[in-house]
Amino acid sequence: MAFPVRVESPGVRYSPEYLEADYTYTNTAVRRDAKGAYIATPVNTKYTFRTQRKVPKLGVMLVGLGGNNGSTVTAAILANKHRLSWHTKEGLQHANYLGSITQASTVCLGTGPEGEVYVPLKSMLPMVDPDDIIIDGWDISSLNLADAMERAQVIDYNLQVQLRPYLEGIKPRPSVYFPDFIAANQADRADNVLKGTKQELLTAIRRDIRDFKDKSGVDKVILLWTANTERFSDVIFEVNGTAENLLNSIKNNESEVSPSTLFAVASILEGITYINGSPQNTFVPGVIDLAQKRKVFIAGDDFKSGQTKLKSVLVDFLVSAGIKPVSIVSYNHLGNNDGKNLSAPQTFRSKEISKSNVVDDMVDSNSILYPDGRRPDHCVVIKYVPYVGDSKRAMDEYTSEIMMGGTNTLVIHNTCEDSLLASPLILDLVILAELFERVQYKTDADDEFRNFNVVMSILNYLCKAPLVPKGTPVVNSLFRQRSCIENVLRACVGLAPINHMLLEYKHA
Ligand code: NAI
Ligand code: DG6
Repeated sequence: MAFPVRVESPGVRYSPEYLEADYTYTNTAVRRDAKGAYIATPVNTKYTFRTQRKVPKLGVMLVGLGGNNGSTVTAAILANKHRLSWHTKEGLQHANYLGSITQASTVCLGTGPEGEVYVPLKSMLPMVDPDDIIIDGWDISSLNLADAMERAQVIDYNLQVQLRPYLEGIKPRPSVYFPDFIAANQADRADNVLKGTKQELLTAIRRDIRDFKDKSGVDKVILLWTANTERFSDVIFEVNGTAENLLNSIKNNESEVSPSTLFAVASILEGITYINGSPQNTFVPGVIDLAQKRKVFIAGDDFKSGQTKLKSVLVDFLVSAGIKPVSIVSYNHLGNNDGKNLSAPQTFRSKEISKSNVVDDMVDSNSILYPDGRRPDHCVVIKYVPYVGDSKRAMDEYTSEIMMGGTNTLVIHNTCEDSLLASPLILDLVILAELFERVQYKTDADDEFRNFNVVMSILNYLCKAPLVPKGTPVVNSLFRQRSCIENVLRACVGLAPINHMLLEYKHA
């Protein structure tokens, strides 16, 4: 059982509606003097954070509901909600949410008489319980979710049998299918397709969102794309460079508006947070502009689930240890429908871009190792091997220069079900996005409380290619990203960041 955290401090106020916390954000401003020396000055900014305490009933609409991730996350929610257990060859297995930071990780709250006290991350602030999430969504494939789960070959058979009655009544809504944006090999599953102009399709998606909200009785909806990886859209100012141009392009049935961009626009026009779990550039400038104008949150891109997650730990470790990675080669093969779709060059290219930029910030942070800014060689290979199904194999070789001309080579082999890594991320994304919709802040310079930036970069921990507000540094390092989540949660309850100094134990 997760007991909630309650903070006792003069700067923290609980009312039935809100939790308000005064907080001093300490930063360091740096400049260089005429001789080139770095001049660092501490800067304190006073914040007040205000969090709505009532947790809404949350509905999540997945684009790609009938895919491996869509069917697996739905199955996992229902298995947990109904406390299902099943026999495997290893013994009795119970439903759980391993792999979710909100559900299965802890944070250090502080120190007690017996040392450090760890609490579940979800007990820091009131958050949606994943068991209570209502799922709906779209797919270009008409299979009901029980059959989709069977097709995915992810969930153990004995659990599939128990879940079938809950899942067979869930049928994805027909979706938008523009064959040019995904691999041609997806055509044979596209039997559940909306017809019409782009403007009519936009209206249909918006109608679906309202229909779901009305019929399910949820208080709030979040949309998340976990459909096929699309090719990148061309970014052309007249087509998608501003909100106005993009809306006009939709009216004019412009070919370069992708299905995912249509979903994002529909979501924003309905005032609903949109999250992109795939690598394509759904968030063309016109979408970001529209989100800013309508004050609707967006987040993405591409779930950071396995190989890339480890990469963003390993390269951070190497570079911060003063070891110089010079070559990173990442192979993977998988046999699920995602792998099949990525076997086309244009969709592979989207994934290649997303997987490749992940080391940039760490490399750029160390000018001792990389004085000329030349980055390590970085190669990403993905192959479709149907036999292995959802059990993705990832092999990585990291070669680094060490002291006095030495070479350090690390080789990693990772085998695991891709969708069982991605599903908990989907839950974290929607749970944290919902929470941060309820958080507002003001500084001394503000008269009124305001929301965080519409580009919800606090979710970057969960994303391979983090979308950030213009001018914001991109952080890929996994532990820096996690610290951000942990410390923003602490700020919201008026607690100082975790600094790992443990000074209280260092007294003589
Ligand atoms: P999947 O191929 O099993 O599922 C995608 C589903 O989307 C399919 O059922 C397909 O019919 C449907 N679809 C395609 N276009 C659609 C459209 N326009 N509207 C509605 N539905 C549409 O793939 P999977 O494994 O579930 O992955 C989903 C996405 O998540 C992919 O883009 C993948 O690259 C991305 N991803 C997956 C990760 C993982 O670990 N499984 C990690 C990172 C990203
Ligand atoms: C093969 O790379 C398929 C992809 O969809 C990945 O499995 C997915 O993006 C997860 O990637 P990673 O690098 O986070 O394990």
